[in-house]
Amino acid sequence: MLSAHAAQAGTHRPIESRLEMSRRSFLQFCATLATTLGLPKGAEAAMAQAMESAQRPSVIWLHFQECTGCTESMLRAEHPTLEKLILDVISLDYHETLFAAAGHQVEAARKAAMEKHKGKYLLVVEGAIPTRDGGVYCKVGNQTAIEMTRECAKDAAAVIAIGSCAAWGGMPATDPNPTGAVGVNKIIDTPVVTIPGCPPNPYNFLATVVHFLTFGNLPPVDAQGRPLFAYSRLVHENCERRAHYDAGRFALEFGDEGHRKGYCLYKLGCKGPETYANCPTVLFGDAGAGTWPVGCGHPCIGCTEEGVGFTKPIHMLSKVKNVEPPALYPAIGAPQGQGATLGAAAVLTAVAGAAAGAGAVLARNLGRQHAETTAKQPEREDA
Ligand code: FSX
Ligand code: SF4
Ligand code: F3S
Repeated sequence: MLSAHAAQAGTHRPIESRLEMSRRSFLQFCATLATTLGLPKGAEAAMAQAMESAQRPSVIWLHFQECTGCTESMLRAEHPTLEKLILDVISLDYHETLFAAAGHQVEAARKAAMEKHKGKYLLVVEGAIPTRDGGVYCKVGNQTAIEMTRECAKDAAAVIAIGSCAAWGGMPATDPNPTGAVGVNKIIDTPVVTIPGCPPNPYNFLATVVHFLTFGNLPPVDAQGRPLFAYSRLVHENCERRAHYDAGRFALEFGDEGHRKGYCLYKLGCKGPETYANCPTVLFGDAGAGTWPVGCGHPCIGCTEEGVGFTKPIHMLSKVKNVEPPALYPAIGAPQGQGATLGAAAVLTAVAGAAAGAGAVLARNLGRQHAETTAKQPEREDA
């Protein structure tokens, strides 16, 4: 029912032919995902094998109160590779935006997929769920979003809330929240893995799904259900403007000399110091260096952080976490074979299409980030 491409993806052609990429590029891609996940050496081979041979997990994807930016950023029409990868890795059996069919036909397809893959399918929810007045403000196929979420979650192997709307309510839950919008975890009792961001980074979604495909479970998460591989470090920790922050060089107005020189955006309200996300290291859009909010000259608004994004005024000064050094620093050297290698990190820059100079910075940052992550870490104050 999806596109011809998605239908073709179900055939048994070799994966490199399905993805229209060389085997080398496919293996580089697996190394990229393993690096993103912070997995030890050798994990890329297990991932490649799982993606080639495993039954693609059936995915039921629901849309509620949102702008469809999560799906749009995942598919990014200007760069088809990621779209192909995602549609090849999963079997998208229900997706209201991408379905060619409509009405009763798609609802029947959803129920058939849920029955066929009972207990094994992944449920992905995009958008917030309105709860006021019995949930009447969002209905699909004559079911409220509440009813549909509960029905689909009952027999799901795992539930992923993609985007900040589904994670905690996001933009639709902004005060005064006229529809009583909430995140998925307020509607169902089963654990929900959240991938916040408005929109979220598609690599974080894909890495989470491939982890499920390879290991049969979802990656470790923090107290808000966010995968630690993507949300355990503050934006501020990996920002390329951090040296300016530390030296006290700030942009004070958009377009002033400091802004033109790429100084720190803290005084314009950047929420990087209180927002956990890997935006500066993974970047967006496969367009090369600087393709993330701060890289483009706009303060981080904290879109991945409940209580910050869409809540704090954009120009309000950020609460700075980690001002004092943590009581326990990570070990300086991670034992060999325990962390992602710099080589693998460099592959990420190649796949992401980063420019050579910036790629070296990204590789260094990723290597440092993952080496630290694999070493003993101090407790996060809000974990
Ligand atoms: Fe939009 Fe998704 Fe924002 Fe929400 O992303 S990009 S409003 S998080 O649910 O479509
Ligand atoms: Fe980067 Fe913002 Fe931190 Fe400045 S305040 S270093 S711009 S994350
Ligand atoms: Fe969002 Fe800030 Fe990243 S606004 S996209 S968390 S840099």
